[in-house]
Parts: sequence; structure tokens; C-alpha cells
Amino acid sequence: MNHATLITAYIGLGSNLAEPLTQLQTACAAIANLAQVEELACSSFYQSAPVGPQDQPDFVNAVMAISTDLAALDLLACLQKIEQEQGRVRTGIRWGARTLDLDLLLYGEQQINLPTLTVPHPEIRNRAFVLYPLCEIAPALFIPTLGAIDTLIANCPSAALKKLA
Ligand code: A4P
Ligand code: MG
Repeated sequence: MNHATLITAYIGLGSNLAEPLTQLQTACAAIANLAQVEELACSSFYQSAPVGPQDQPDFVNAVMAISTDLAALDLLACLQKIEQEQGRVRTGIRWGARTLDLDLLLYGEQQINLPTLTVPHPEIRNRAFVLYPLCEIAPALFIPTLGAIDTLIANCPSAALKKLA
């Protein structure tokens, strides 16, 4: 790794199909094994009711912190490859069921607005299943354009998020 250009990035993991807990564990290991990526932390796993269409199973979510010298778009490509490897089928249904969803939540303090990549992830502030695990591993985090994580949490009810053992 090129230590001069190391960035701390946060990745949101979610699954609600085909043994979500195992999907997340496999994905964490796959991310940690990427060349040019070092795992810094992984949150607990949290179960919650689906946001969006209700006729789908509960989700399990987690957030991972990594250190990387991959460019943001290259990191996104690696994450999408892992989604594919774990059987992700894009149905076109917005917020529908999936074996694995990997969102690039934050990439250092950068703001990115490209057709294929928006960072910070636009839904962070609305999603308890992102904010609570993120706060668990980065309690002092300040998110560009959104503010301090503890303030965001104070404005986002935990929505019956259940921390799994
Ligand atoms: N894209 C743009 N910015 C990003 C980013 N920061 N990270 C683009 C990742 N991808 C980003 O993604 C569509 C396109 O978004 C990608 O090709 C990429 O270029 P996708 O994963 O194919 O689409 P999606 O995930 O179905 O859509 P979306 O809107 O990202 O869905 P979400 O936001 O991921 O929501 N309820 C609970 N409780 N827990 C969940 O995890 N997840 C969803 C999915 C719905 N309800 C949920 C949960
Ligand atoms: Mg997604």
C-alpha cells in the first residue's frame, strides 16, 4: 500500500436473503482480503425490519471501517464484484430483497458526485441501520455536509434495531 495516500473509508453491509449473517461474515472477510485494503474495524451485526417494500425478510446490517489507497471508483468496483460473487441479482426493484448490498458510505472527508458514485451516501442520515453501527465503531465521526454522528443519531430513532449476539 502507498501509505502517503491512505484513506479511511466506511462500508455499509446489508443482506436479507440466503442466510444474511453468513453473507455478511463472508463479505467482511472478502473486503478484508482485498489487495490495497486493511480492515480497521467491523461493527456488531444488527437486525431490522425492511425500509421500503415490507413484503421481504428482515435485514441484517453492519458497518466496516477500512484503510485503503484504492481510488473511490476502484473501491466501488471491488465492492460490486463481491456483491456479484455472493449471488446478487439486480431485480430493478428499488430497495428490494438482496443477498448482499455493499454501500460506500464515506471515503475520507471527500464529497463525490459522479453518475455512478455519491459520497457521503445520500441515505446515511435517514437510516438507523447505518447510523447505529457506524457510531459503534466511530463515535466521534464528523460527516461532511451532514455533521456529527451523535447529532444524526439523536435525530434518528433506533427503529427497533436489534443487536445480534
Ligand atoms: N451508487 C452511487 N453511490 C453509491 C455509493 N455511495 N455506494 C450507485 C454504492 N453504490 C453507489 O446500486 C445502484 C447504483 O448506485 C450502483 O450501480 C452504484 O453505481 P445498487 O446496489 O444496485 O442499488 P440498490 O442497492 O438497490 O439501490 P439503493 O438505492 O442503493 O438501495 P439501498 O439504499 O442500498 O437500499 N432496510 C433495512 N432494514 N436494511 C437495509 O440494508 N437496504 C435497502 C436497500 C432497502 N431497505 C433496507 C436495507
Ligand atoms: Mg446499494
